[in-house]
Amino acid sequence: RLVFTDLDGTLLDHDNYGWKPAAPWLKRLHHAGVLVIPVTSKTRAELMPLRRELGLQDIPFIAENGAVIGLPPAWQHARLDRNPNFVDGLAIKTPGIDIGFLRTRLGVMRERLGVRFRGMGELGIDEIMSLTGLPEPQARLARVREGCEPLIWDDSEAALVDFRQALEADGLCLLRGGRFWHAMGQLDKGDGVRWLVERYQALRGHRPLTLGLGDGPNDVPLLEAVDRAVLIPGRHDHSVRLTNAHQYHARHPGPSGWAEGLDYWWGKELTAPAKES
Ligand code: 2M8
Ligand code: MG
Ligand code: MG
Repeated sequence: RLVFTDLDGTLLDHDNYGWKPAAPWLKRLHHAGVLVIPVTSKTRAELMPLRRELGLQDIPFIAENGAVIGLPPAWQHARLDRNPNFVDGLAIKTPGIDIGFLRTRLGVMRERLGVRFRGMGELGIDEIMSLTGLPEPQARLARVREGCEPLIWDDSEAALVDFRQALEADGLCLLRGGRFWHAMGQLDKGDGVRWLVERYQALRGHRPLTLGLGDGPNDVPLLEAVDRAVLIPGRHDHSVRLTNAHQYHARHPGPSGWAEGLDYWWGKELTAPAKES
């Protein structure tokens, strides 16, 4: 079994980024040998300390909405990983478009269409802190981007439609995150999930049973790529609709809804570890 989870607004609280209500289930999944794979808009740099704090350090991750995938040694494969890029023992895959090229294209399109937006690379640390509520060190790590640029849209809805079309004609795409829009190459969280499921199958010889959790429009492809979906109520008003056969809509937001979704799908199947005396 594998769990694929969004972080902000899902495993982590939208406002204070805590996960206390989910801690007992994280322990229970660890105990049962179920891997919890983060699938997030966050950067690889943000994920390094976070994975440690969450106890997910030997587990693969999908960062920047699928633009960056990290594989620990147990998930690497000599034949499948040709020309791997290793950082800290992790094989790093970057299936999308390089951030430098992406930012250049975004600048060109802004000029051409005469639209107004600000990319995260153009925001000061103070602005990122006040927009996200992240403390300074984390806000700095959010700026270390590799293949996906969060944007603040400062123009009309109509201009956004034109901008999106222009991006798509240029081989890019625009996704709706929690607070930001995200521009990147044409891929999404669902591509990352399917890629990791295939890798699991190649290594283990069988398909895993998968459960996914998410709260935002950019999580729909993730939720539609798994066997059991948990939709967490979002703090944003973007409507989210799923076509999954097996979907559960949590009543609580963030980590409480996360635990609720696990109770719903696997509460009876996965036993809780014995209480420590
Ligand atoms: C951004 O991502 C969130 C998640 O959906 C958003 O769009 O609101 C990213 O910049 C990410 O790197 C950062 O950690 C997060 C903080 O809220 O915001
Ligand atoms: Mg989210
Ligand atoms: Mg996210």
